[in-house]
Amino acid sequence: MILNTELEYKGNLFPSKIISYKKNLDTLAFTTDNNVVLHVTVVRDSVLRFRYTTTGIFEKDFSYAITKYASRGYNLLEVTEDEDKYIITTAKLICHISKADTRSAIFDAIDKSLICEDELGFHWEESYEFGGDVVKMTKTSHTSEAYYGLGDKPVDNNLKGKRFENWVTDSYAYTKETDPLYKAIPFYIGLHSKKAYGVFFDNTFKTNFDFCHERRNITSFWAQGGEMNYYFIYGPDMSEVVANYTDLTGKPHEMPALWTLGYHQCKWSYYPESNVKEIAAKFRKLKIPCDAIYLDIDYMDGFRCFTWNKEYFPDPKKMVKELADDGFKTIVIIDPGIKIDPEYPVYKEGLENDYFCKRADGPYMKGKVWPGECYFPDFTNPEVREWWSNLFQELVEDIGVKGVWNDMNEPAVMDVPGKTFPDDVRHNYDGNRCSHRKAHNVYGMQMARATYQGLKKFSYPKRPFVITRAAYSGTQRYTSSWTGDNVASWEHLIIANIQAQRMCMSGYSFIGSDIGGFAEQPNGELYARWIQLGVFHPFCRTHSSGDHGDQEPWAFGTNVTNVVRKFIELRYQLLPYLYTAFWRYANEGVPILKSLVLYDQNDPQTHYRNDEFIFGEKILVCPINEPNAKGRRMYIPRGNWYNFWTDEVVEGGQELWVDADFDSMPIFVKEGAIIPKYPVQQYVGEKTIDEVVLDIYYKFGKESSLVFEDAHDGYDYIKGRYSLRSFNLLGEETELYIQQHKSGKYNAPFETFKINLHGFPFKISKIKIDKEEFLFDDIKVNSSNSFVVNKDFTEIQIM
Ligand code: MIG
Repeated sequence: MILNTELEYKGNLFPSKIISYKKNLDTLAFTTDNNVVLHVTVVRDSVLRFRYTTTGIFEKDFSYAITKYASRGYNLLEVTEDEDKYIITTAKLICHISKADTRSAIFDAIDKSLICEDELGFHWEESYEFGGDVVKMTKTSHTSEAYYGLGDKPVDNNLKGKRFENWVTDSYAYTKETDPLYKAIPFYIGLHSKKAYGVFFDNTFKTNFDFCHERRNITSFWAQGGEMNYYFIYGPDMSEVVANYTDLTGKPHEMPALWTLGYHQCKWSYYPESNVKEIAAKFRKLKIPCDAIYLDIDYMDGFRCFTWNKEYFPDPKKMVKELADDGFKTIVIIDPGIKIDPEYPVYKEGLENDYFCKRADGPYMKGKVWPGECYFPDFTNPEVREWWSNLFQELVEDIGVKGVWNDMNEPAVMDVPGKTFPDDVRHNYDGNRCSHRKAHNVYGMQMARATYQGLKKFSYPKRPFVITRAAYSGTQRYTSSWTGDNVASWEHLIIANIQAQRMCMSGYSFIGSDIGGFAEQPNGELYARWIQLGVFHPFCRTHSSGDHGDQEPWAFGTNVTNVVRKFIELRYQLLPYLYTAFWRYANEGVPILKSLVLYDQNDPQTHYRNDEFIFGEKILVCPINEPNAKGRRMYIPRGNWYNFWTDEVVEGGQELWVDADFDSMPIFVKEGAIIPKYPVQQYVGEKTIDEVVLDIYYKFGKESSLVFEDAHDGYDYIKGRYSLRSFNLLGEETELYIQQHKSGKYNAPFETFKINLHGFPFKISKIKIDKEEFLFDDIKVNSSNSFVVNKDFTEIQIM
């Protein structure tokens, strides 16, 4: 009899020497003496994929993360060899593959500098328990190297010195050290010698990353199964790395409807109907803009998805319509757990069609969540996703719900160790059958995807809106997200700020936190300071668990209400600016928020900054992180910046004290910027916008700005009915030129721009619009230097 014992444990195994090399179009295959095969695929000149098998046979090539829309193609691919190595050359990279052991070293093709090099490189341990391998990679780290990315990790921006795990987990009231959280985004960015590169480890098993934590100069990553399969993405600009990662894993499939960028109000839970309406009415009465109101789990009948509690909500369609008439979009929560109840149609259908997840030996995966004992749809089965998407028909088409909020989709299970499914649960994984070990990290993503498909189908011709808690790389294609169950504390305001920046850096820009904190209750000051931060996050929603008190903008007294209103109004004014930033994200993969290091990686001062960030392209923001503050010290990145409130110009590249009393916060505008603004509205579409403000900030030199507009919803923009205005500003000592170039077929309803000039160093005497001269008085330049022009001007010359 042969018994496997610990003696079978072979420890780390390594590839041996390469015995053959073959090139097949864009893929180079290297086979070693011990049957390891390495495929290096040239995805783009700056993107290489490394994929290893230890058995000579690769798995079917399948990824939930990589989008079919990813760009492919390179300008150059050359392979040569010398005695020790193969040398792969593209237009951007040179990659050495060592003949002795497959280790790689990657260099910048232009200046030949070393970017990233394997230490031990790929190695593995055989997994007796589950089969396959634990796959591992180690790379050497440069002395000054800094690391960023990795999704929702609640730690300082720079990850150096830390170790992390990716295993999506329901993490109620997490702290600054909690790991893992709700998301698995196995993508990091390395930065040294002014050059940035990224590594995306596309493996959905539990993965770990170690950034010089275990060993000082070593960065490593490993997974509990699957293949060593990673993409190396070169910059050298960090923004290029992020854009390329986002291109690979996908940009949002459509622009969000503009209202989704408005302010959202949520609580666990608003019910019954009269309460929901009271809250809505109070927003209008107090003139605090708001576009969306949420129904948390109590709207359902016994927490059964796709049902209503008729006692609380006797006529949901009527209520949703009345809310809509007042500008409120209704968003409802939908969880994955389906209550075991033979009378419940969704349960019956799921059972009849064999849509629920099963344990290894056949029983259904049974778990307790809000409805009690539940079964869980296997969202990794395309047929299940199709079924699920159709369940939204009534909610959306008939009742008029405008968005769906997917929660608990880690999946979270109550009262069990690990808080989720056991490892042996079986999944379809789009035909690549596997256990929960492999499907866990994508379960929530596939649920959100199925929800998105439903919303897209039934909202048409309007755009869908979904929000998810759990996510894997690529989920940004389908849905927005929030950072989960945070706490009403100053530390959590800091965490929310970093998490939003980190998510943006990780390709996932449509992100926000529960403003004010989910658990516990903020005081008015904390709430107001958090709103100040939250209006600069792409997704802007107050949410709280509710059992610690009220958390509406008026819950903390008039002073707080006034500050909150002021900042939500500012968000509504900045909607065209935010929408433009979103368009750049959806179109080019440019993150909506930019950490200072992403904004200016060549300034080493930015490498360790956490608080300051760039909102869109031109606005610098820094929240107040502590009570009783009258301002704070912050780092101003290089360049000249206008204080948003006073127009005072400060020179960057230094730390400064910035005043910011309770009703203010540090905001700066980059010189030369042209910032578009809408009038304040109580909700998107309340007013026809008949004039757009352009705030123009003088600069000596050149600067360009964009403004993207379309119908704010629908799909006409895809057919070219959008308007992209690009403004080129050129400032001289006594003159300033602004040229406008417009593309796209959309004609916005407004006719004029109101131009506000900021910081002009000369006295204006004459203005020429499209070469026609106006005397100062003709165009009614008022004392605050504003005047009105036709929106389609091609050139303004100010003298
Ligand atoms: O076990 O639906 O993160 O936003 O309000 C708690 C109730 C379940 C967790 C979510 C939170 C939501 C709450 N949910």
